[in-house]
Amino acid sequence: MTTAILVHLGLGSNLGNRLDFLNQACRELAALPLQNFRVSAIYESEPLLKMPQPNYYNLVVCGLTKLSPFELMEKCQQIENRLGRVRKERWGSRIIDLDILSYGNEIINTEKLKIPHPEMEKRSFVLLPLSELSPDWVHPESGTGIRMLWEKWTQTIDEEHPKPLKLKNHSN
Ligand code: A4P
Ligand code: MG
Repeated sequence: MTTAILVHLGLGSNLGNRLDFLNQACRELAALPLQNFRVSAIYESEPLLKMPQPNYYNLVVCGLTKLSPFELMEKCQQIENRLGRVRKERWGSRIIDLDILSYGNEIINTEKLKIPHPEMEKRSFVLLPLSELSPDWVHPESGTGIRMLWEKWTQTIDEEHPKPLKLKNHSN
């Protein structure tokens, strides 16, 4: 019997009704199913690299899954497509983006899938909600705990990686 693996996913939206898209994506993820599904507060931040785009709303979810990492990625892309995401340029504005941040303690480094998400340590809108949801989470490559990663981020704050603003607690 396959054991269920704890996964964390980062969600972002900066087009249309951002709260609505985040809510819909959460509902679909919970229905995969992700057992013991939990959702962080929502954070608002400026786009990375100060790209001329609307602000992002971001949150992190976690849950237990029996899907393989690649199956999970496929399901996430299906959800993005169902919600109506249109892919233009990389880092372009999007109604919804689902990134797998972690999959148990696994390290995956293929062309199609990289876990943990390679940029997560630079992203306050990932570190902060993840530290709230799973304060004991440890990065499987560096062995650094999430609280320390967040602490480090606050000490190296720079223009290109804006600090997020806590918007509201997620209600659904
Ligand atoms: N892929 C590789 N690893 C993963 C993973 N761990 N999870 C591949 C999900 N996908 C992964 O993704 C492109 C390809 O990445 C996928 O086909 C998959 O094979 P995409 O969602 O189509 O394109 P993207 O999101 O534009 O590119 P990318 O590189 O995923 O960008 P990010 O890292 O998602 O960053 N600013 C703020 N404030 N908040 C944000 O959420 N997000 C981005 C996008 C930029 N700026 C932001 C935010
Ligand atoms: Mg993405």
